[in-house]
Amino acid sequence: MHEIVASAKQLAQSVRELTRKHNSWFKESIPLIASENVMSPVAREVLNSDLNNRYAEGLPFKRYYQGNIYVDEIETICENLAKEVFSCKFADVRSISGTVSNMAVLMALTKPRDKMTTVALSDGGHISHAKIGATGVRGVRTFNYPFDEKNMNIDVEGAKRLIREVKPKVALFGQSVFLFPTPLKELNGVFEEVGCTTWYDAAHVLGLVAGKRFQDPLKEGVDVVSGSTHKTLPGPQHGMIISDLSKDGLETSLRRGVFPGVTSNHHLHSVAALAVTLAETKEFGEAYADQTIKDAKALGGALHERGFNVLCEHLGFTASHTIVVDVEEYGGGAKVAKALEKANIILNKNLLPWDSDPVRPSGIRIGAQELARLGMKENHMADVSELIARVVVKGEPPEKVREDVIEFKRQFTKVHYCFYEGEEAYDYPAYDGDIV
Ligand code: DSN
Repeated sequence: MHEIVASAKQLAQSVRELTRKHNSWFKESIPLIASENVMSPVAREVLNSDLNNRYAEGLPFKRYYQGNIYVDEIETICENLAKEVFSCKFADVRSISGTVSNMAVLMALTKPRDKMTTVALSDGGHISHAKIGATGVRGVRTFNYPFDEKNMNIDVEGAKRLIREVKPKVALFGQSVFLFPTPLKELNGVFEEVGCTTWYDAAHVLGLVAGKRFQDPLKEGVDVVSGSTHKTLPGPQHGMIISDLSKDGLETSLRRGVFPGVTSNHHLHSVAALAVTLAETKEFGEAYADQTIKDAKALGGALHERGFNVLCEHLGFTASHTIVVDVEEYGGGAKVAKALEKANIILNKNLLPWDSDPVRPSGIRIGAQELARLGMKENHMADVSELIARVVVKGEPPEKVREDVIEFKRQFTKVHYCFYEGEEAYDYPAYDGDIV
């Protein structure tokens, strides 16, 4: 038993102070995690509302609780916006995260012991696609596509062979290290040949798809698309599922997969914030996706010029928001990511396809979507890469570089590509004084 040394008031006050410290730290940091973003002022307003306190189950106008008069309207607007932004026939906006969306799709499309082809974790696949994650919880057996390490993409001929051999119930695509579009068109004939359903986890690239700057998996024939809604789509931590209902029964099974399959209440404040984000995407999504990809490519080039081994130089480094750097020569991903964190440069270590030790990744993953959201353009990527290089290549003390990071970041604390553009991204309402 631990001795309790602080009162409840002190503990609550500590949490407030730690949260404020976190907010200030991120305001003074360069955010490069490829799965994060900052929300718009209106999305934040509705997220922090009474909707957070309420319950709804089921679908709009067919609920199990009273009190949903306005919730039903909000959710209907959200679904309709999702269908419009992604030009599709079906959208379910109730899953409470990307992984929960994936669990719902697994419930809808598979049974325990079914076979599914997937991208391996070391090749950038997501943990929920793997045996150790949600897919394993469903009891689905996974088989990984051969991967083309040079081009950081699925090997088309190898994937055709695998799909013909395994005859999966479902072929799943989509990655957490997602540099280039998946070769769906090249594989389409094989899906038909073996009669599998196709599923694409677009969590990382959802905003780029919405902005029409990345492959549109539904238009390329995929049956179901899932995703989280807070990466390149800069919304709340939530999930969604879209489809053109290309197969009989899909609508019912997807709806049941979400509820009662893997959710009860579906976080109504997040649905409202997602609706606002989708409305802003309708208005600003193309310009935002455009700038995000330009920034990612420019950052790849600027890091390469400073001596970094940025993968896929021959392909322009990336066609998405993400670049990947092999930092083995500087001590590996963990060491580099920790040193950069001390300089207020926030990114993550990442396994590369050739890594044999899963706990010692040789790479780092960098996303440009939050930089673009904060107003950075291609010309600012030289500054960002120079700050990274000073820590990693030139070996300057991170604490010294941090002073320049803070100075640089002062220009970029406001949120763009949204209504009330130019509002502070990191300032949150707070009561004066301590808890009394
Ligand atoms: N694991 C997250 C990422 O950083 O890509 C996605 O859930």
